[in-house]
Amino acid sequence: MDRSFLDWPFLEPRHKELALALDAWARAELPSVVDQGHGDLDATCQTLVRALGKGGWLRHCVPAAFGGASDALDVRSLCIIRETLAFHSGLADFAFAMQGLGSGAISTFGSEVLKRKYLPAVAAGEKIAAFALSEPDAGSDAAAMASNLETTASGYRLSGEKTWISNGGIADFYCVFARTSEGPKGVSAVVLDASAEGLSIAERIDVIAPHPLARLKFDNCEIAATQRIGVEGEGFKIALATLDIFRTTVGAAALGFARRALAEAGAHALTRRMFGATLSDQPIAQALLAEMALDVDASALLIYRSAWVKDVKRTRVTREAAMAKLYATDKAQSVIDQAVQLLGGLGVKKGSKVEELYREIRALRIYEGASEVQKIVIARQHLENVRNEGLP
Ligand code: COS
Repeated sequence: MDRSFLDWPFLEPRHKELALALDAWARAELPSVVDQGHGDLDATCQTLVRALGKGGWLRHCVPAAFGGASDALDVRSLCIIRETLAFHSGLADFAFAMQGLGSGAISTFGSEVLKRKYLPAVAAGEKIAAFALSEPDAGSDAAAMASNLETTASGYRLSGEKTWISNGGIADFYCVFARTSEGPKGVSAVVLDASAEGLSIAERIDVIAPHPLARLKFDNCEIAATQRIGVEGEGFKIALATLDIFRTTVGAAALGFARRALAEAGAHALTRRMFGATLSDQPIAQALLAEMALDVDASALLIYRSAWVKDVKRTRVTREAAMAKLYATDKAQSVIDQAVQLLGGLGVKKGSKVEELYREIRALRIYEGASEVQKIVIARQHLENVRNEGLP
């Protein structure tokens, strides 16, 4: 794997150390955890979360005061970790990412009580987290959600449905976004424990690259007022601000997949003989490898630019994150497709690494804001700049 990006000015020496240490850990630990899963997806994910906690990697998902690695979430570290894990195992990346996304709203907007109750256990890999935003009739248009939080004497009563919920069925708690009143300012965020009465798994959803995914049903779940995250009515902003942190990391996971595909394609090209030479000697294969390498580096630049702006400038990165996610996931899809093409039959053989990557990448262009949503976000920002600046 080309590690020259670790010396880019966006990153600090600690990021390089993190990448090298995690890579060594992943090579030593992941094969046994993933292979010994014997196809039991839930058990493998639970083992992965525990292993990532024991390894100290989940500390990067929460702030230092609650068992974390740095004062605020360091997006560059999250990206380095996702990229490295994705290079080795899509499921390990998934297990890591959902601990971060599932607890991110608590880390950034939660009360001391909530932070103390959930974050140390997330960092240790003792509690599994989940983020519950999408609904059957509110996906890209997340503000159209209908789940309801009725006010009670002691807090709220939750009813409705959420779908496409990663870790659905194995999570210990869900950060749920639902309506306390009508309109865009009527969404609030709460933490619902998996043991809550009235919460059920309505459906387990199978997808092409399997990971635990479910549709949840809430049937009058009682929630204490202390379980609310942030201010009532600011739930939609909390959701978007959480996505602002994690969207860049989705790009980083795609980058890890793309790097692996490029590495697999390069190794194959150097050894596969045809027409009296190796595949790597054929100009047509060189052109493909060159395009793939270019896409990988351009994605990395957008990802670490976005992560750097968030960490160092501490501003909103809605536009930068949208660009990073859109570009890196779309390009990773084409890099992996080109790797499949270079490997020929081996590329589509069930069980081969690039065949796995081909299935793993697809959902990343959909979840946490589909490519089309990222285009809306980028265009809006551009038009706003033009409006503010007037004619050139
Ligand atoms: N931090 C703080 N506030 C933010 C924010 C951020 N990062 N991003 C947006 N906001 C605020 C906005 O400023 C706005 O506040 P005001 O109304 O006070 O101005 C509010 O949140 C709503 O933002 P916006 O007007 O952009 O909301 P829209 O309903 O127009 O958003 C899109 C439309 C499509 C961008 C949004 O619905 C979206 O991101 N959808 C995809 C959802 C998604 O990712 N689903 C997958 C779930 S995880 S698998």
